[in-house]
Amino acid sequence: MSDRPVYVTQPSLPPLDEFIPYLESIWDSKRLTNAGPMHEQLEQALSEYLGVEHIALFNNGTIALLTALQALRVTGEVITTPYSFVATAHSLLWNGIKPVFVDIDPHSFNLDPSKIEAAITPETTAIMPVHCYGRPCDVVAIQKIADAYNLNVIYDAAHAFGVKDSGGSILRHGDLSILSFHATKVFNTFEGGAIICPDAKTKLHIDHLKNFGFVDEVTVVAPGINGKMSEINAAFGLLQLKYIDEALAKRCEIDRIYRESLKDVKGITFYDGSDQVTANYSYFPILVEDEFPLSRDELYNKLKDHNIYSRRYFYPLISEFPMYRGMESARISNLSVANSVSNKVICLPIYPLLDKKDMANIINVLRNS
Ligand code: T4K
Repeated sequence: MSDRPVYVTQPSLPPLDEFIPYLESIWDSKRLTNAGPMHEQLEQALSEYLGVEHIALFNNGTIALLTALQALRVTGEVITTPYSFVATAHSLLWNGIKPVFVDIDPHSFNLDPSKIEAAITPETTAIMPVHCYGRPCDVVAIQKIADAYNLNVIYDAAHAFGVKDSGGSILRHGDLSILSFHATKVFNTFEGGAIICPDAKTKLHIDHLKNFGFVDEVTVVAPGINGKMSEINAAFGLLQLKYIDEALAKRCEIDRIYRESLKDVKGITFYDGSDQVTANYSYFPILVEDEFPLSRDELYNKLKDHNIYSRRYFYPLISEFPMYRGMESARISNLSVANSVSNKVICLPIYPLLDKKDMANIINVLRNS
């Protein structure tokens, strides 16, 4: 039994005293927001760290998703996954776009490319896949379909900070990729997000869109939104970047211990990670199969009894929520893999400061059920 609650995640925070000089600088300059110096420095630092050329910062990942769809003028229908956080599909509905759900691949839990073509209609304009848990989508197969049908691809890469494939950052794929820097993410700025853009022209357009559409004092070129990241969040991000490699290394070690300790537990399965070049260990999802002595929910509740608050990301499926469940593509028979995974999944706590003792408790509950 853990002596205090252990949550699925805990935000990484740098030493508080190291943040004071950043605050002093903001207090001196009186520059609080609207592309101030911290914002510009963080864009530069992140593009170097992530290995991408053009990045536009946002106040959160959801506004970044909404803006990305506006930037590409996406309309009609968009093919997406039901196995994600609701923000993915909500960003479509908020733009007046109809989400069309397609089932996921049983190995990666990402959109299954072999099922995309059957869902394309004359109204389809784009695909919005998610690199779920930071596992890379089959970007080559998705791009092939997008090229054949002249569709945009917008990756919801909220979980994929720092993830790389053999060619570099996973964020370079598709027309745009969106990151989240929410408190629960691998890299956080309290709240925050970003759009990775392919070129300077697209970034400039997105910079206008996130600032109400203003180009200069008297010119508004589009019905934009307020998506700007404040100086305080940007400053925090600059400090966070100093500790990100350390945080990722600790996550990697926790991931290794879970794998090692759970590999022979009958009825518990997990992704082997073999197709990942550089992972970020953002989540540790397990599937509770029929052979396990407890049902998924019994295990979830048993963990709670031990003060361990795991999460069932992503249960229910997005397609089960009231605003989606009446849709033709939301039928369970259309989403059998997603439905099965969603009914078996538990995400175990993983974060840099996860205590060794708490980890041993979690493993004990799983091994002795
Ligand atoms: N696309 C995808 C694929 C996403 O996963 C997300 C967000 C988005 C888009 C949208 O990005 P943002 O607009 O959020 O930037 C959490 C997060 O709120 C959400 O950002 C995230 N995905 C989602 C997967 O998880 P909840 O409702 O589970 O959060 P909450 O508050 O229950 O937090 C989970 C645990 O974390 C808590 O039990 C305790 C711990 N925690 C949380 C917060 C907020 C802390 O220790 N400190 C904190 O400040 O959604």
